Amino acid sequence: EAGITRPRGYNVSFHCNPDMEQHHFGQTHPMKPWRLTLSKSLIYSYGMSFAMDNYISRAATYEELASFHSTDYLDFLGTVLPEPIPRDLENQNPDLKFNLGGSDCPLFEGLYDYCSLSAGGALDAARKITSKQSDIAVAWGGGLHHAKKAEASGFCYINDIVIAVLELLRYYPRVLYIDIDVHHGDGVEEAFFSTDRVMTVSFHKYDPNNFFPGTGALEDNGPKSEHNPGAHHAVNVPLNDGITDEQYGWLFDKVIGQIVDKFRPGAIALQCGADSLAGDRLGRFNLQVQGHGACVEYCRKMNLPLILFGGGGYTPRNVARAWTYETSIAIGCQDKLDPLLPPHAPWRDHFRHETLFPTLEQILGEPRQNRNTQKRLTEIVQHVTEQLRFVEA
Ligand code: TV1
Ligand code: CA
Ligand code: ZN
Repeated sequence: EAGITRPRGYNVSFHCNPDMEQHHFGQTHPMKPWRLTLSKSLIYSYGMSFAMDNYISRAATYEELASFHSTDYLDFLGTVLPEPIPRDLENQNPDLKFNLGGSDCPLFEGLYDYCSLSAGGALDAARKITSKQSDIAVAWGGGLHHAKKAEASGFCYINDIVIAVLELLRYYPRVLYIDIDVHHGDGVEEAFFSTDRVMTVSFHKYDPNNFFPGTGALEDNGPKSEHNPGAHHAVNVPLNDGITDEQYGWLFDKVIGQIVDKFRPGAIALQCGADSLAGDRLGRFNLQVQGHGACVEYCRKMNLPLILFGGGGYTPRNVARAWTYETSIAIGCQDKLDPLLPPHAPWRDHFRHETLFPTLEQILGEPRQNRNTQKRLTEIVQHVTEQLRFVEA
């Protein structure tokens, strides 16, 4: 099938659950779980399922969710019922318990199932890695990096990444977390603020007053209290609008290269939020599928156990393109893909009104003006170099 074969002695596992994809945050809400269905059908249309181990992920148990989240929060999440919110109150600021029920984190039918399926996929991926059955495990339904121990935030209710990394930490002395979503990975950063066993790195649009969540300045590298082993183990790469593939790739190589040399992780967890692509409904960057995928390629070449998580991504056809390309990078068949999207697939209608012959790499959307200077990017690399002087592996 399209010449896509399973590489010998090298296993990729793919974790998803169609039940997760049926949920709705609300008509106008930017988070569309069906983008996962769209991504998966494109991945399958290219024949990639024959080159991976495919698993229907299970729902994480209450105990598994409680490895990170507070039981007060989980109990509330398990019992709240969606209440229709009067239109005129929707954007006001009601006293939200655990930040649930506002416009970013609405209560919807089946919310608890949606959350436990997302976390279940991430945990299954982590366990395939720790049992050495997979070299790369893919969980596009995960990557919900804003959720806190006892609080929902930014479309995220359960932090599947933290739960999966905690599992990795049972087997690996050090884990590197990398986050290429356009938003700051604040929930994961905070969860590991006081340990030197996880280094978190987030690349994001940074504008404290105008872009969510407003955290993640270059100088914020973990609480610098005297006895905090986690000090200096949070790396932040704050960026401006319009960053290009060339600049992003240059930064990624310089930043991640130094970190891997110094920190010597046993495994990598990569959050691949696709809202850093050009043309994203909420994003601000100019990344193309190639530039976004180059980060995955870079991590694969480190030859360390790797988990790929999803995350943001609000222009569903572009999300499907990026995660399809990145699945092919995990397998190592990216050079064998037809640049034209496979015809006659059930998803074809979604792409039809783009152009007559839609391609995998040509994404939708106008480029934005690039507001990142080389001078600033060099400063960022310099800061990371200095920060790493405090880190010992
Ligand atoms: C309902 C309907 C909710 C339309 C939310 C954009 C909507 C947004 C909506 C939206 C929207 C945000 C804030 C403001 C905090 C609020 C999965 C003070 C057109 C990982 C989360 C972004 C990103 C949250 C999640 C952000 C992820 N932006 N339309 N909401 N308040 N929230 O700014 O990192 O991608 O925008
Ligand atoms: Ca990020
Ligand atoms: Zn995001």
